[in-house]
Amino acid sequence: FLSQPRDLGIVAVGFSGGQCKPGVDAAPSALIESGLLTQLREELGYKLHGDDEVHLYTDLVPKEDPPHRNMKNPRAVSNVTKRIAEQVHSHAKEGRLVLTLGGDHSIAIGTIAGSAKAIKERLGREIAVIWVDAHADINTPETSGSGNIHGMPVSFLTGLASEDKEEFFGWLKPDHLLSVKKLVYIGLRDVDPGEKRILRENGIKAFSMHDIDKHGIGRVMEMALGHIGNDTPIHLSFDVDALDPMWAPSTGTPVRGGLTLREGDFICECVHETGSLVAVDLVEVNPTLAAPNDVGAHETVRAGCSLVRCALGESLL
Ligand code: 6HN
Ligand code: MN
Ligand code: MN
Ligand code: MN
Repeated sequence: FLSQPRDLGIVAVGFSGGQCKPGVDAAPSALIESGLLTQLREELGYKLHGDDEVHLYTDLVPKEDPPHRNMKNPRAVSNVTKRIAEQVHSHAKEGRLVLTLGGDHSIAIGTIAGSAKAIKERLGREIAVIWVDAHADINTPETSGSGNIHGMPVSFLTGLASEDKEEFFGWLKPDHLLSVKKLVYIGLRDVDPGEKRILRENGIKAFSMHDIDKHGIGRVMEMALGHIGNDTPIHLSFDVDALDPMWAPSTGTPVRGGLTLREGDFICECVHETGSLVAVDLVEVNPTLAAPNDVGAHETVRAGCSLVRCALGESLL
């Protein structure tokens, strides 16, 4: 039912309000300057659609944004993700594969809401999400220790957390949401106690680094895709901190003991091979979190580009 489109919608999101470290908003420009979009166009043959700008959404960030239910910058993140949802939705409605370059991981509230709604409208189908990350990002405002919304997107997207007020994610409607049954994690190794309880109580499928060591990444991908089922539209949300800091040091919340670059690329290749990919997010690249002249930022940007190219079919012979 889905032939992977050669039309690619690009959403470049220079937003960092889901966490406290500046610089993750500089990632889209760094990825684009390193040639990513040119490669997708010239080497992979995609037709790119987008407004050729990195969105900063400054008009959507209020001057005063005090915490609400322990969430930091709640109005800014809600406003910006609502706009992102509209951007992703409008590409996906046209049948385009959508690539979003973040930004911190709070932006997935927008990307996944937008693709869930568009795929429901266009194909009458529910999407599945493969969330590749060191973290589960499924804290509710109440279980979160940090108050950073980039640790909460999955709880809002699955309806485990919700709010009536428009300004605090009340714009999320049933069509934007994701079923906990259609969510699979890969790469987890730093999951908060409250998140572990949420994963257990909801029977959410998760492959930790332990599972990858035990079974190998090949078997883990078979199991992950088996859980989702054939012919299900897939949204891949890839947090670069899933990779070991050896490969991706320039990120806000690095955790040692992660995926090799090849394991990350392999995950992306397997998702591409399904032919069911509808959207990809690459998030949490922070080129400023490196010492001057350190190669770390450059290496992290390179790793991010590699992941995206693999998800979009670079490895096909
Ligand atoms: N990310 N679990 C921690 C928190 O603050 O809730 C870390 C979240 C990290 C989020 O990497 O996208
Ligand atoms: Mn994340
Ligand atoms: Mn993470
Ligand atoms: Mn932690």
